[in-house]
Amino acid sequence: MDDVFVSRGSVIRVCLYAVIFLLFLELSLNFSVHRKTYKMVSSSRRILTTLEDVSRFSLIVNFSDPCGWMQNATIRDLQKIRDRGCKPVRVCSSSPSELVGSLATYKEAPSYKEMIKIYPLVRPGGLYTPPDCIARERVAIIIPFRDREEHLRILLHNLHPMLQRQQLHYGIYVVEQENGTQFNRAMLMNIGYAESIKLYNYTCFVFHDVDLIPENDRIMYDCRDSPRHLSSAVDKFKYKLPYPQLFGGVTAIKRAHFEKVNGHSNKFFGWGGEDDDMFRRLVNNGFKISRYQASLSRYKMIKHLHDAGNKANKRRHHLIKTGKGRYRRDGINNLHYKKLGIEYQYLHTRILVSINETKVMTS
Ligand code: BGN
Repeated sequence: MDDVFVSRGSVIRVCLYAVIFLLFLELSLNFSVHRKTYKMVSSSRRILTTLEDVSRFSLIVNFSDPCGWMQNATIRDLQKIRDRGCKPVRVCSSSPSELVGSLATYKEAPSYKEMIKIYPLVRPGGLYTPPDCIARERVAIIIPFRDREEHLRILLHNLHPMLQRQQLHYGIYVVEQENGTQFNRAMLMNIGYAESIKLYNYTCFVFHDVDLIPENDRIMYDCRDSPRHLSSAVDKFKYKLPYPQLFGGVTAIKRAHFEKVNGHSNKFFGWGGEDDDMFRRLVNNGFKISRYQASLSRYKMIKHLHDAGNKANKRRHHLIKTGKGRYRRDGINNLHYKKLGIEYQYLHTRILVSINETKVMTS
């Protein structure tokens, strides 16, 4: 009897050691996954620079939530997750009851460190998944950017609460052009498309100027059957559409539609014309551009001084005229840039790129 009792005891002890070992293995594996996913590019001005920073942040958000964010999850994947006992059971509404309509916009914003407390459900990199429904689309918000840090913080402070009320599954990608060359807004948007789909299987793109603040949360940041010009009533233009072909500011396009027209042109360096060229690409490919009514689609433009890196483009009239013959070889299928870094910062993913104007204009 005694003998049997002793060997049972050692079996239990071995089992205990095995459980402890497995737990340890699981923890270290988890750690290395986080380490790989949230690898940072080091630089003095980074916000999340060290792994310590990231893991401290990960205490606030739950990375390993099996019901939440998944790389390349389709609606069917999410339904499988639901079948495993997780919560999100219904498809998110296309006009959720949380929407309030017209908004009192924020003209200032707290620091990023304060904002992550205000928006605890946003994951590093500016990613969000609705906690209690399955989103109909996966939206990448692409913001072409240079030297407007304060505007960006204000925009993020306005966008995150609105996008969460809209129950969107989204990520915010800020594509920053290195100093030295003229700003190329359209090419930065193409790069945002190309880089964001490497990270996640997005189905919808919202291209967004950094200085435009939506005044109504019923301006849905999703994609419908036709490409949509969202910022049709801007305070700077007295809330009137300056001309019917305007396609600048904020636009929403399904991935398939964007790809059909080969994205934006890469050839517009400096201010103006790239949006008019995109309008023509879409219309020439048989798309009708849609807009919300002007009383809804209202935006405030943050005031700023003239930017020396974004001078009016003298070639823009010629480029627009010749665009039709060029669009098949000038766009996302012919995109040459150097990626200098990618950072999963608080409330957004930052992609720093270098563009060589001579190379782009001759390719
Ligand atoms: C237009 C610009 C657009 C700009 C709007 C609003 C041009 C091309 C001229 C043929 N278009 O004049 O790029 O979005 O103003 O500012 O300059």
